[in-house]
Amino acid sequence: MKIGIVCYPTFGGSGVVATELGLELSKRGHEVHFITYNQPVRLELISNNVHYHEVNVPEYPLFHYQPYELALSSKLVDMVKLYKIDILHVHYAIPHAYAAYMAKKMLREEGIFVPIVTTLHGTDITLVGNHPFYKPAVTFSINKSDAVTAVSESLKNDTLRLFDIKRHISVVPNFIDLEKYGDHFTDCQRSMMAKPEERIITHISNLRPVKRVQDVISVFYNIQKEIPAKLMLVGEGPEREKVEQRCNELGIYDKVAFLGKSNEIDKILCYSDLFLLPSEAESFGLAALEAMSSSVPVISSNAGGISEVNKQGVTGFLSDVGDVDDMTKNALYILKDEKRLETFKANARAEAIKFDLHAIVPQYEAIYEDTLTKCLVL
Ligand code: GMT
Repeated sequence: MKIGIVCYPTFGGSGVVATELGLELSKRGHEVHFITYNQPVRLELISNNVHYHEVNVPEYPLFHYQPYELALSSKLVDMVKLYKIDILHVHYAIPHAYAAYMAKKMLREEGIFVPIVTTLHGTDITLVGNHPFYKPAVTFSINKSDAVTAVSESLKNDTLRLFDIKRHISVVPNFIDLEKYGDHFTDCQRSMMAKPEERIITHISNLRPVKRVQDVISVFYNIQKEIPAKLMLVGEGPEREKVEQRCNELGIYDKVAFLGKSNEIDKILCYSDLFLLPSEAESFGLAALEAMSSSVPVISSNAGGISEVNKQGVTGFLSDVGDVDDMTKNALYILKDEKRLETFKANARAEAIKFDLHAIVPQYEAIYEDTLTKCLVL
């Protein structure tokens, strides 16, 4: 199949999932075309089967806002025609599903038919899409897609609750390349980051308010009062300055490493003992799955779809949003006992195996085939 993938190319989870999906589809013999405004961050390899087409939005002084969705829909029309793309898979409803629908309509005028698969990732539904400004466009785009998927049962239910949806929504969970996050490192170089007796706690996110990074700091502050520990904070975002300031005020700045945006998540997780994800909202929690794949137990909130990934008392623990005392108690329960920590680590890895990309990517292939067949019949 020739598959066009539209996504946000940045460090966000939806872009990561879309990129890893495209790369795996290409390995499975499909021709994949990424169509977006920058080369996706995890798209390191462009091969015969993987193409990247940049969407340019020409600056024009008359426009107060440069019209990205217009540029994207025009680019989609051109790319579908040039490469004879069979199907478009758009990740994140706004504005991708909307732009794809416009492209589909333009192509129809020329006798070309291209179906659209839309994958909902979370913030496009729960935070942004639900805003009254966007709601009609998001509802329309979902209902006009030829197939719709959501990354968790929780997100599917939220979508059905918040929007007037006439389409069936299939749940296809996020997935992980277990070879990448395995035990392939002979030496994690842990000694570069912490002393042998220190536990390493890690948080990875785009440091937006929804991630509740201040809770990460509170939990870590409580942990290091009881046992020697270091905190790895990975990612960049609007909360960073405030978080640095708080670490200073609490006198723990020297115990916190701000590692910024990183393409070496696997290496960081390799030497981590515990992962913190206290988010306010999370449709799935790809970062938690990445941690678990590296045998790192997770202390998280119970928001959204996290419980579909992090299993209470097995791979870690879940608490109510903001309950930093419960999170601290659970973290110390795991960290204080070497044998218990080893059990949680093994459980985390075992649970992550259920999300192996070899099991999940065929589900997307089946949806593409089914959509193409159904649309050709119509
Ligand atoms: O959570 C983010 O900061 C980024 C956001 C995105 O759209 O890139 O992540 C969402 O999609 C991920 C991949 O499907 C999910 O793992 C995240 O849980 C989801 N984030 C939220 O729902 C807040």
